[in-house]
Amino acid sequence: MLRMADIVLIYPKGSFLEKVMKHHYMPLPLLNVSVYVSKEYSVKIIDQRTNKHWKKALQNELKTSPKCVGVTASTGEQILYALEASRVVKEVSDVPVIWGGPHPSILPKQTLNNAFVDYVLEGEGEVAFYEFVKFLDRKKNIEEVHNLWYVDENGQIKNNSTAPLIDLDNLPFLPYHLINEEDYILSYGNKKMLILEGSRGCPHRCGFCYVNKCAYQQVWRGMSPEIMVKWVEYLKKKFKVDGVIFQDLNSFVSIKRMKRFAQLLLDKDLNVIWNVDARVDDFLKLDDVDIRLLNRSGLRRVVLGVEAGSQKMLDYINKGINVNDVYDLSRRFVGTGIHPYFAFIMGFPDETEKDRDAVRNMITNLLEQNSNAKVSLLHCYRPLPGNPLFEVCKEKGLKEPQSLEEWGLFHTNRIDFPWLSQKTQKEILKLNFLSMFLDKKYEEIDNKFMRFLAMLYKPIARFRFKHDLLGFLLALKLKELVVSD
Ligand code: B12
Ligand code: SF4
Repeated sequence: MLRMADIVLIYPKGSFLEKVMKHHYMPLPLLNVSVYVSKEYSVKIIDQRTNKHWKKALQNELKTSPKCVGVTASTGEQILYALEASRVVKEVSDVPVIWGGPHPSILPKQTLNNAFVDYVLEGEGEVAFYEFVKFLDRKKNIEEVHNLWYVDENGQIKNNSTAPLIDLDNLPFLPYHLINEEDYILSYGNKKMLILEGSRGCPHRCGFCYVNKCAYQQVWRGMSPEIMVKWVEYLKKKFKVDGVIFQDLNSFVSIKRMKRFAQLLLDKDLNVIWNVDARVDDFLKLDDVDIRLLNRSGLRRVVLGVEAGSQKMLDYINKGINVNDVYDLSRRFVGTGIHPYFAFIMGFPDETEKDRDAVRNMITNLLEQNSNAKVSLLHCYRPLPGNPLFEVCKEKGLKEPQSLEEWGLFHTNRIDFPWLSQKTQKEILKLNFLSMFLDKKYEEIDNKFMRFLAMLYKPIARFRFKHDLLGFLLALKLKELVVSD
């Protein structure tokens, strides 16, 4: 008879973006959560994105009463799918359900109030989840499980003490055998890439970011360069990939660390490529020699969160950078093999037409300055809980969801926020559409015909975007006919 698992972990489907992706981001939260527990217990990861028959798979596992089912969730649609899985557990068993991840960590008490959730683990799960399983196995008292939220026998909500933050250098290699890696190999051009976490946390406090509320992300910790190289080497060898994409909130907090990482990659002649997210101000601390070093070591893309185009809005969201910083940095990339990828958002409260024009102008200038630069899709700001800007949104009339079900419906593609007029919403949707075609993002489209169409449309899109010509957009109408989200 096939051995069923002691522990079942669910990665719920998520945003529209995730549903249309052919290859998915590895379920790192669940691999990390399994890292110690899988050494003593059998773990089954069920990924709703890759397993169409996830319900059947879960029901099968439940037949042999695993110790618990763990579910991860970010704010938004993913919660709806996380709830669906939790409901399945409760319909056919009394197996305890525990939630973890960004959303439960921001709102642990409210998450625990849901009838399908028995426990919430706030913050880091590597050690605390191991302690939780030991509690289920009667080898620990519930009070000994760090980070845990639960309801005691008197019906009182209890919250245990916080676990010390983990040292990423001591983390064993993740239990990759729990997943089918083929499902998670991403591409960058013709290169095969896997995701990797090289640091955790961020010392900044941008007004819209969950770091403001998540204690485990407030302290920045980076793997040492030697250990990072060890992981890259391991992934390259084990999965025959060409490189890695770091999933850190902020990789370049220590410039020295990243320079040493690059030098070690070169010394070891690993011949890999790597992509990363960084802050504009951190990257500006690098000189041209450093940038060439990073490039020679394999750095190809840096995603830089700019978010706004005017100084007023940059200050409003507490981004901590200047408009000129962005241009200064952008110029540094010209002629190097590093492609900057600038991320912008529109639709913040108190944003004026002039501020939106500033975003358009900055994007246009950055793309004209560097033909290898790209910009993210120009998304509308969508409030997330647990930060100062969310409080401003509430003051402006945003209704805060009061339950998991409401949160699941909250962070979707809807952008009808009280501070945005109908006209502005339409404008943002049109700019979002045009932003798909402003640069060479089309090179990443798998379908050759669509790639060709996107390439043809680029000059038209750029012209319209630059001059704010948002009248009838035939291409948008056609897209709406073909794809509906
Ligand atoms: C990769 C990524 C994505 C990928 C895919 C997600 C994936 N498969 O992991 C893509 C690009 C698709 C994506 C999309 C989005 N993302 Co995203 N993403 C990330 C990113 C960069 C890395 C996630 C990760 O792997 N972290 C590493 C793991 C180990 O850390 P962790 O998730 O915190 O897990 C630890 C604990 O939380 C806990 N834990 C987690 N799950 C569980 C479960 C159990 C049972 C237990 C006990 C513990 C536990 O233990 C883990 C180990 O310590 C994070 C930022 C970050 N660095 O975390 C943002 C982040 C998670 N994303 C975020 C957002 C906002 C989004 C989007 C909504 C963006 C958008 N506007 O469309 C979408 C929709 C997400 C969805 N799933 O529906 C926010 C979430 C904030 C929130 N309130 O939930 C983050 C935190 C970024 C940020 N700074 O705001 N994202
Ligand atoms: S720099 Fe990035 S991770 Fe850090 S607070 Fe700002 S948005 Fe969040």
